[in-house]
This record gives sequence, structure tokens and C-alpha cells, in this order.
Amino acid sequence: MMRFVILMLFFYLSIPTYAQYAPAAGKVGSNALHKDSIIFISWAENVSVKRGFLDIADTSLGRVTHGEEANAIGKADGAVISLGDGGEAIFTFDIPLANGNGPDFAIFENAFADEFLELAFVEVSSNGVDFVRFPSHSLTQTNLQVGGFDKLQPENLNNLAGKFRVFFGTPFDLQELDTFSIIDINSITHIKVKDVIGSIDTSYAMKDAFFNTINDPYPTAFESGGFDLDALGIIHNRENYLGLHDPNKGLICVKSQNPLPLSKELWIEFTHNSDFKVLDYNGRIIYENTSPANILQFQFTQKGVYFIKWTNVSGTGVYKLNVLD
Ligand SMILES: [Ca+2]
Ligand SMILES: [Ca+2]
Ligand SMILES: [Ca+2]
Repeated sequence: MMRFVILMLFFYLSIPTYAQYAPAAGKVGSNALHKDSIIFISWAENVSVKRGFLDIADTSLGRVTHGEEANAIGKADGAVISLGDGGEAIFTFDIPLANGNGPDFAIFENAFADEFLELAFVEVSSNGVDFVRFPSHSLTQTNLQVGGFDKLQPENLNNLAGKFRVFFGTPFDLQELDTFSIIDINSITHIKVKDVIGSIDTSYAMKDAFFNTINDPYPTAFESGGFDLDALGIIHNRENYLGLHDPNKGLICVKSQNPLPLSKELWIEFTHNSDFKVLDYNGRIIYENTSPANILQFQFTQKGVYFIKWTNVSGTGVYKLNVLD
């Protein structure tokens, strides 16, 4: 019990009361990620949505209907499926997501302006049963209900999807969940996005990780009510994070796509010193670098099959890359 109390005390003392979290896209210090950023290696391709009610306080109105599941997969395009009050979407991944340097995925909503925001909790799982929620934080006041067309300030929000306008993803870093033993942050197979109802009425209020009520536009009793899910961009998964999936032991990360169009550069991110080679199909070394910088870019001049080979403190690995016209 004492341990719990001390832990809670530490928790409260460490709450930044006037925390200013990342501001809107384009402002200094923003961590919003544009959909065209090189950081994205691919986009979620499987989702299952459980739509919520138009108004949780009057379930006789039924559930929201706007959009289809297909609107939430593939690259962010502004087309969405609405989740409704407390509705949720679960993305699944054939290649599990992994924890690399910095953010590992981002979620896109369709807010038409920087301050007209609708929020969602984000949870991850390695088995589809046990989910861990990112520790959300809302510093929005809780005295006056934010109405359907009222504003929120992104600076008041952390670890809640939907804090940026359309085409700008909210980033999530799996490293923040590394103390939870019920998930493996280097093998995330499911990501849940759950609409924050947003009501400050204690019957329906949803709390952040610091037990604050999250005040979010409510009611939104229309067909497109609740969080509008556009896409989930993947930054790190077990395929592009090669070798050991442990950022403390040294690995490399292929940030570009495979197959790689000839017109595009190969991007490699290094976390530790590596001896790095690119070999052609016949094993001929066409590029070598014994101490590449953090990010290495390489342009191929011919299509074909190549092997990327690296050696570092954790061993040696090989990655097969196809380069196409
Ligand atoms: Ca990470
Ligand atoms: Ca909501
Ligand atoms: Ca979409």
C-alpha cells in the first residue's frame, strides 16, 4: 500500500500543471507529422470499427453512419469513418509494429482547422486481448462543456489522437509504454482508437491518465459525430527494423519502401555504429561505408535485386531489396 501511495505521490508531483504540449501543425515545436513525410513506411490496411451512438445520453437516436471501414485504411486522404460517442476502431497488422527511435506510428483525423478537434484514446496490444492505453493528458478546463462547434487548444492535449488538423498525424511513441509487461512494444499487432465522448456530465465523463475529465466537443448528434478516423501511418515495424529489435543493442532501419522505385533514394537510419554494404545480386559490393551517419541516403542507378548487409555490436544482418523502374 505504501508503495502505491508513494508511486501516486510521485505521479502527481510530476504532473506539469501548466504543461504546454506540442502546438498546431506548422508552429514552432509542433510534432505533427504530414502525410507525405518520408518517416512513413506504410499505412494500416486492416481495420474493424464498432460505431458509437449519435448521443450517448439518448441511445434511441441510434448509431452514427458516416463513412466505411475502407475510409480508415491506406494513406491519409481526408476521407473518414466516424466513430460516434465512445465508438472504437481496431487496426491489425500482418507485420507487427516495433519501437524504433522516436514516434512509431501516427493517427490522422479530418479536423478542418487547428482548433476544431475531436479526440480519441489510443491503445496497443500484442495479442488482441490485453491493451495498454497511451497515458493521455487534457488540460482543457472542465467547468463549461465544450460544444459541438467549440474550440480546443492542441497545447493542452497529449497522447490523444486528433490533436492536429486534416493531413497531419498525431505521433505515438511505443517507448512510453515500455514498463507494461502485458505487451511487447516490439511486437504490436493491434491498435485501438476509441472516441473520447467528451461530456463533462459525470454519468458519461471519460478521464485522462491523471484523472481529469476530458472535455471534448459534445453533443455531436449527427451522422458524422465523434472522432473521424482517416488513417494510421506506420513508422517502425518488425520488417523495417532489422536484426535485433532492441534499440539499445544496435540495429538499422530501412525507412524507404521495398520494392524501391529507381527514382527514389534508399534511406537507412542507424542507431549504432555499423559497417554497412550494398551488394548486387552477384555479391559485388557497389557501396560501402564503415561509419555512416545517423541517416544514410543512397541512390541506385540500375533496377535489380540488391542485398543490404551490416555488421555492428549485435551481429550481422542481411536485407533483400528490390529496385524497380
Ligand atoms: Ca519509438
Ligand atoms: Ca467525441
Ligand atoms: Ca482515409
